[in-house]
Amino acid sequence: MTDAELMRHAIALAKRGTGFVNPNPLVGAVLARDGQIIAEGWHAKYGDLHAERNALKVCDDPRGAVMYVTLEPCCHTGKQPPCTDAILQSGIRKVFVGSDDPNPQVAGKGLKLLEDAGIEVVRGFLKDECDALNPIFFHYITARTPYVIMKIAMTADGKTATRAGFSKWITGEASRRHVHETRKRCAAIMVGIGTVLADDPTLTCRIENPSDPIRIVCDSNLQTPIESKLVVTAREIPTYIATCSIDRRKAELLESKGVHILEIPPDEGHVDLRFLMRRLGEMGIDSVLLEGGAALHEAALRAGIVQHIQVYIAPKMFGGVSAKPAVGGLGVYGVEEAYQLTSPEISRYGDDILLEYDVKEVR
Ligand code: AOF
Ligand code: ZN
Repeated sequence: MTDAELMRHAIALAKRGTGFVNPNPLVGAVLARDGQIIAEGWHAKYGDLHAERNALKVCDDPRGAVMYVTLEPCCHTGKQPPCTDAILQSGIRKVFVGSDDPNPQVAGKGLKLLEDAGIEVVRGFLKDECDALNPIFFHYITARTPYVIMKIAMTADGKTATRAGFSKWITGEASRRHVHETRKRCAAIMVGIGTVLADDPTLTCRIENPSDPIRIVCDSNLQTPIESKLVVTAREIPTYIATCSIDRRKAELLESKGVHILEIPPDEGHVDLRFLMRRLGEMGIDSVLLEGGAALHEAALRAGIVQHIQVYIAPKMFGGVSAKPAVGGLGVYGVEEAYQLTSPEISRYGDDILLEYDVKEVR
């Protein structure tokens, strides 16, 4: 196998950790001799062994071998000891590294340590492909707020429901399956109270080997119904209501059902989303999938908390001025005030199109 093939194998291994390592990165490692794989490992669970040590653990004789690892090996002690120690002790001769680790405790020091010890290090090998594994980690480790993905499923004319409010289903099965894969990647799903009242969603991850994100409702006035599916299942899947209401009686009623209340100060009468993101960051939540509704989407864009947007477009049109648009609120006034999106990507799921963008940061 070529060096690129071996690194791509490490990338595939890294993905096996999806949904189970947050807020850590996805990392894969391959050990090879003469282009043949002799051991492999990946970071499988938060707090457990790192990819490099998992690969070394199953390797009989790593001396003189080459390692392909998707992320710069760590050189600090966190929940696990430094991977650089394990690499040095193993007698590995050469390491191909994909991404740099922006964790301030590592950030170049891991690579330097290996080089200083006389190991041949190839930096930035298939960097873009390795970087694509960890947009969440790269954002969270430096910003300390979650990476927010806004997900929209709409018709070709930008509607998310008919004029009568019907929305099941707009996109096809392949798209909806992909949404569940994104749910698995994220530590939390967040919706607005309007979506809870209209759809009574469960917000679970329904694919094989699932990992359920925690659920967050932005509910400024504490209107979440006690009999809603989210509340009824709150003891099974952690459920948070972010509110600026001071109705302690309602709050206690929800708490008695297992719901956690997050008291968040208001911003123009609604939950201050920037404050909420800082709070979630402190709780170790590295990613949030924002799944509606239109009002919350607009507020999130306005608050500048969104990093990435996914728009699924179904080959249908609903029409109607009163039919819900994907993004509501007041909206911008002048064209120059538009929220700017970058790095457009297109893919297809069945007959639907998925558009993805990063949101340009404004300061
Ligand atoms: C690696 N290989 O597989 C991972 C790394 O608390 P700990 O000990 O698990 O450390 C977490 C940090 O280690 C994390 O923030 C990131 O910088 C790095 N993750 N490093 O060499 C791995 N998962
Ligand atoms: Zn490590």
